[in-house]
Amino acid sequence: MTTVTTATGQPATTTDLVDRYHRDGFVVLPGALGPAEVEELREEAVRLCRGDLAEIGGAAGPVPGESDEDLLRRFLCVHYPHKVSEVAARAMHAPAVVALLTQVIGPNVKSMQSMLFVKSEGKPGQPWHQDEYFIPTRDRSLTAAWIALDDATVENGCLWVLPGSHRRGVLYPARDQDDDEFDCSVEAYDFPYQDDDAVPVEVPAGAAVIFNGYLLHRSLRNSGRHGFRRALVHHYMSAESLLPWRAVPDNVHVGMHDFRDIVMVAGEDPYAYKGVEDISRPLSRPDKDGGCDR
Ligand SMILES: O=C(O)CCC(=O)C(=O)O
Repeated sequence: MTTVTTATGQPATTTDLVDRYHRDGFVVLPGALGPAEVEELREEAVRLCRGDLAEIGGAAGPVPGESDEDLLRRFLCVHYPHKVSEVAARAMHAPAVVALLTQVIGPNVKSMQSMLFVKSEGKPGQPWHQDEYFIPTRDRSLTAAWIALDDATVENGCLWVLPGSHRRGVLYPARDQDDDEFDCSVEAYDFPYQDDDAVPVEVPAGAAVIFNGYLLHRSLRNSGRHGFRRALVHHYMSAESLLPWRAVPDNVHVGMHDFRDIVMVAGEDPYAYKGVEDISRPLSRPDKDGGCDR
C-alpha cells in the first residue's frame, strides 16, 4: 500500500485517498508532479501560446517584442495541448495520478481531453458545473485530474467544490450566465446546495485535485494579488465505456457513438479494434473580453 503526505501534512494511504474520493467527490494528491516537471510545463506553456508547436485555434499570432509573461496574459486556457506537446502528453500519464485513477475508475483507463489553464491576473473563472454535463460517459466514470502549476489560492482563483454533490448521480440543468466573475461557460442551477456549502481547494504547485465528473465545482476570477494560476487538467474515464461525446455522425446509432480521439493511460482498451482517431486540435478558450458567442 502506498503512503503519501497530504496537503495538510498528514500521511494518507491509497485507501484513505480512495475513501475520501468516494465520500467527498474529490481528493488532493500532493506531489503528483515534481518541481522540475512543473517548471518544464510552465516553459512549454510559453512555446504553446507562442504558436511554436502548432497553430492555436482562436488565438492571435505572436506580437513582436512581447515578453513571455505578457504573451501568457493573453490566454485564459488552451484546450488539447497533449495533441501537439510531447511534454503535456507525458503529463497525462503522471504515475501517481494514474495509480489513483486505477483505484477509483478501474484497471482500464482512457483520457480524451487536456486543458492548460493560464489564468493570469484578472482572468475569469468558470461557474458551477459538472464535467459530465460536457463529457458524458455511459457509466459515470468521468474523473478529472487538475494539476496545479502554481500554488492555487483563493486569491488567484483556485477551485471551489461542493463536497458530496456527486453522490446523487444527478445532472443538473445549465443556462447562460452573465456574471463578470466567470467566462462564457454555462452555469448549473437548481441543485440542492448553497454557495455557503462550498469549500476552496487551495493546493501547492505539483499537487493534483482528483475529482468526480458529477461533482459541482467552480472557480472565481484571479484577483491579481497572487500572480498566475496555471493548471493542467486531464479528463479520464473507464475504457469499457463508450464515449458519446461531440456530434454523432449521420450513419451511427446514438447509443453506439464512441469518440475515438483517446489516449490509453492504464490497462487495455476493449475497443482497440476500432483504432484511434486524430480529431481535436489546440484551441484558445475565449474569456468574456471578446463577448460570448451565443
Ligand atoms: O481551472 C479552473 O479554473 C476551472 C477548471 C474546471 O472547472 C474544470 O476543469 O472542469
